[in-house]
Amino acid sequence: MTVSSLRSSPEWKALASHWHGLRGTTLKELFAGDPARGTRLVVEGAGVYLDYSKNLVTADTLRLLQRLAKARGVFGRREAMFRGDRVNETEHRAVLHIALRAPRDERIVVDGKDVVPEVHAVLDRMAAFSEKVRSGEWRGHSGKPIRNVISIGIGGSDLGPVMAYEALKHYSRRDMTFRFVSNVDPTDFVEATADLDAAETLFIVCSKTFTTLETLANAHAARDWCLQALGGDEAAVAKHFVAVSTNADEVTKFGIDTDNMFGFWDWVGGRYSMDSAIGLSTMLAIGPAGFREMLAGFHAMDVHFRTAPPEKNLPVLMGLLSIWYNDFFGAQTVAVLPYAQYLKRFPAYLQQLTMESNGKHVTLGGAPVDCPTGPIYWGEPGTNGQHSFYQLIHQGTRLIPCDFIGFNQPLNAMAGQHDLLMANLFAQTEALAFGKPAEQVRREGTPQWLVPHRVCEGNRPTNTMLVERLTPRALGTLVALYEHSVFVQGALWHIDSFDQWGVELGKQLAKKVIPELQDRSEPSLQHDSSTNALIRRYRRGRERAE
Ligand code: G6Q
Repeated sequence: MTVSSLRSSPEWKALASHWHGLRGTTLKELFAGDPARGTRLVVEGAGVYLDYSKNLVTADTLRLLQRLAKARGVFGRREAMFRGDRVNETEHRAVLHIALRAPRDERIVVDGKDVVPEVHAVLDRMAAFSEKVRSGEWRGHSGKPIRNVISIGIGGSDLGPVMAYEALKHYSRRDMTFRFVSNVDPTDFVEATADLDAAETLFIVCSKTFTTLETLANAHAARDWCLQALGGDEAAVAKHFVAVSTNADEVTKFGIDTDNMFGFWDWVGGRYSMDSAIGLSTMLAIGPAGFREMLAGFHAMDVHFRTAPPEKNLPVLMGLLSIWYNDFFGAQTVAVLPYAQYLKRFPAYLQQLTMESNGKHVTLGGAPVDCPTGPIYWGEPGTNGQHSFYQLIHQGTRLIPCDFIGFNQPLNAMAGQHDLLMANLFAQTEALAFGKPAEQVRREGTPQWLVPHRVCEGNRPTNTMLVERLTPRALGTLVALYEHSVFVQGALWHIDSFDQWGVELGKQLAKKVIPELQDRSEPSLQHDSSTNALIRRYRRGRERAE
């Protein structure tokens, strides 16, 4: 692909001059000028209703953004991804998370081989295993059924499973305990296992590479914990450990029989893997039928992304709006605000998906990017966030575009209380858009000196996503929506959204320092003076405790 400078393209320049012309235009004016705006700037796909009318855009903005996407080859690249081309160029890999949720009768060919039958073979094995565990047929070493599942993994092998378990708790087996261990801090493992009986506990060791320091350390700790409690018989490992990985050799070395391994493929990126075997804990919690329902939701959004016209395409629109604020308004962050307690880990999950994917400083061709990439994603469920950081969104000096996510139907009784929740969502987006002008503050009898403090300027852009109900299917559609929105942004910037060399660096760095902390004799340190001093101080402090 030939890569031209983004900023010097005529499509970019047209948008830049349009942005200048639009400065000062308020959402209030845009709504006043078009009474149908709130029903016109909406789009529905795969069960997600997106109202993007409260964005600082006109018909021209949208047309120019679409023109930029076209000129940058976004749609061709979308086809290349779906076709199985090696769009992850720096790792020379296809990017086919869409194959993980393809129906059985679809064909997706990688290196001359249709991968869909393999995907379904793994899903079928996962389903058979899950049924055995859930029914009590699968017994631990001492003959007890499994009541506790601990998934060990980190990053892409953890954040998805944790998020999905929390999001779908309503559908999960309440007589089973699900926990997740990721941090190499021993506290994580100790607290997760403190009150559990090893005889009833199954560990799922999730690691694409099966070489990740944190996961292997925790997996070894789990093995020791288990064997110690079960009398030291190595045969117990087969009953209490399964692995999810692409690396059969390392799994075998660890001592897990490959019969108890669920595989996936190098064309699934870690942060795009929650719907692969990495989601085994999700399937154990909600059952195979629920898991397949979630996959159907992912697939519905894939079809929408691939086939809906660009101007009615949710991921295309969300991706372009994100570019609009990030690159033209200079907004550095996006807040994701789900009005659903079950989605409490959704912003954390999206942080990895968005920031690891699009936190890149060079183009596919290796040239420095000439505009800001990857905005910072963050957020908390509403209404809690309203009582803390929303203040800055309403009255601070930074522009923070927000994604609000709400559901029409509650999952738990107390429907009246769900109305309170949703009333807050609607009120927040209205207040962010239209604010509270000085005249209104004065009319309320506020003394003049206090008026400026109470004024809310408004003009803060928001997307609102409304979904019928938080089901496994709905979760799949929402995750796929963000996956593809990330894709659109990365494709437009001409960056590789599927590598993570910064994370790889982190994986190597500590390896050098570990022996320097653990050697009994004083090591000769060759770092900078700060790092050398910190290591020496740590060694001395630790010795005092010994
Ligand atoms: C995800 C990243 C990273 C990865 C973890 C765990 O896209 O590559 O978060 O998932 O480092 O890697 P393993 O699954 O290989 O243990």
